[in-house]
Amino acid sequence: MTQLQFTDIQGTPKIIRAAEIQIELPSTPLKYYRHGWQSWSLAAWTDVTPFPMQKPVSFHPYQTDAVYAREPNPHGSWLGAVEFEDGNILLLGALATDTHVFLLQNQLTGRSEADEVEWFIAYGSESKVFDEYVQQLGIRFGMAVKDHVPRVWCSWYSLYLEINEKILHQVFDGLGDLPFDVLQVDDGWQKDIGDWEANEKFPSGMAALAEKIKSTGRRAGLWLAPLLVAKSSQLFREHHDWLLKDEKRNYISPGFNYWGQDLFALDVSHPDVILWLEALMKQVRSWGFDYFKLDFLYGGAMKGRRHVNMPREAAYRQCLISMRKAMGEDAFLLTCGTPILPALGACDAIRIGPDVSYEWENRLYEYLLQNFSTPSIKNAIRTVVNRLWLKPLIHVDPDVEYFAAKENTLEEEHKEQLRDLALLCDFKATSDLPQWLTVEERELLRSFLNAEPKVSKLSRYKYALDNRIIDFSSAIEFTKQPKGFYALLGEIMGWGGNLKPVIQLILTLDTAAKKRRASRI
Ligand code: 9PG
Repeated sequence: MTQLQFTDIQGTPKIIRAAEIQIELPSTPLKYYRHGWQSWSLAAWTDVTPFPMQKPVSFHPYQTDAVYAREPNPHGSWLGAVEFEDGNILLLGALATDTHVFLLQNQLTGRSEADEVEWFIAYGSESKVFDEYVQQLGIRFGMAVKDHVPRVWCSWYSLYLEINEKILHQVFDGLGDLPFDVLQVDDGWQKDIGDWEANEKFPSGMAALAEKIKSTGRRAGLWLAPLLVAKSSQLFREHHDWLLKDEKRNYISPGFNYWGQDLFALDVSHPDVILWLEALMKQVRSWGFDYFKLDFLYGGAMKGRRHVNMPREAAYRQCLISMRKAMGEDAFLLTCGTPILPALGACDAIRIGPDVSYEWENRLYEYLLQNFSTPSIKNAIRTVVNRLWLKPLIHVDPDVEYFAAKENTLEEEHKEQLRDLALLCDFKATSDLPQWLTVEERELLRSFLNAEPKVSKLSRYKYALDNRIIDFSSAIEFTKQPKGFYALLGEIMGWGGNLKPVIQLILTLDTAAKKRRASRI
């Protein structure tokens, strides 16, 4: 183990090779920067006291890195930073995958799950230190090469699983001359998770759908969760041997979803799995799509016993690079639900926060369950703002923005914050149905899509867009921790959230609400 004193790291940034590294801090820091594992996991500056475990535990596989989800001390994936009273920060960041940082007493500790790796260490002003880290990451992982980010209409946040050929045609026609570059078909077109063929709601097939999109003068986009396998799929029946298992040879569960089925993850170190994924990427490309949102990718990086014994994130990264090559470098690849560092240089853009929703916050999850990964505007803004340091490396997707008042009770001020965040990220998207938009809202959407404001950072949560000052502090703020009766209620709800019938009920209610919204097209 390499041990450093605080005095060793003052001055220029340092890069040190070690499997484990410890830096002794001179005093208790004020704040800790925790960086969550994948797109939907929390990234934020928090207190240095133990952070309550987010609940329910049954959500851990798809909201956190389940390996570390019960760790009470402040910690995070690949990097961690502490802020001192003088306003300076100390950052310890790995320049490699499969690494983790903890704050244990007065020691900032970095640990590799694999071999010795390079650690970047710097002390100074927050923006300078993160910029230097980003440069070093860029050298090792590669920088985004595409300078243009397409403006996207995505089917998820209005139609959800209710998409079909007829409705999508209506929407595509209704978008008229709005300046979108990509029309992206989200979840709901496939036969099953694992069986990536058009289902009965798309009788003309996916090539015809791509053709329809292209006839409107735009690029065709498609969602897939290529590393997951549902129990009901043909893929599951035919390829048990491709699934990721644990040491006891039980299948690893990457969670569940609206689909309601048990899910499994592919063992991405298996050469036949890679061949199958490459063929799948070529297939979807041959249908005419050239913008891909690959989702739930964390499934490929979960802890397990793989065909080839290699670090889990390295296995995932290698697989992502293969998929990227197979689809062609000219296709635009957005990764979602992805472990962040392993995706750098292997895609064009990364979703860097949880899903947005029609709620500013959700008191059940954010207060009682202390869960900041579930869909809400506050959760999305908080994590995205805290990950903006990634922007020089890769395009960053904050999820969609809202324009229509119909079907949306969000306050104007909150919708505006979300739109400003998208302008900051320079990644613009919506799912609003043209049928929902008034004439004014349609023009607001048009000018938003055409806007290219000059962005400058003023402080941690404050930015200027041209001459307008945007302050995200109200979204960043955490809901306080519950005490007494509410703490107990949180425990009970958290426990209940691990029971299958309760999860089924939550999913059923959620799906019913989504269905109702989608039916009011
Ligand atoms: C499609 C959606 C959208 C969305 C993605 C992702 O755990 N869950 O139940 C869960 C469901 C959906 C989800 C994340 C987690 O969202 O972020 O944009 O593509 O999948 O199913």
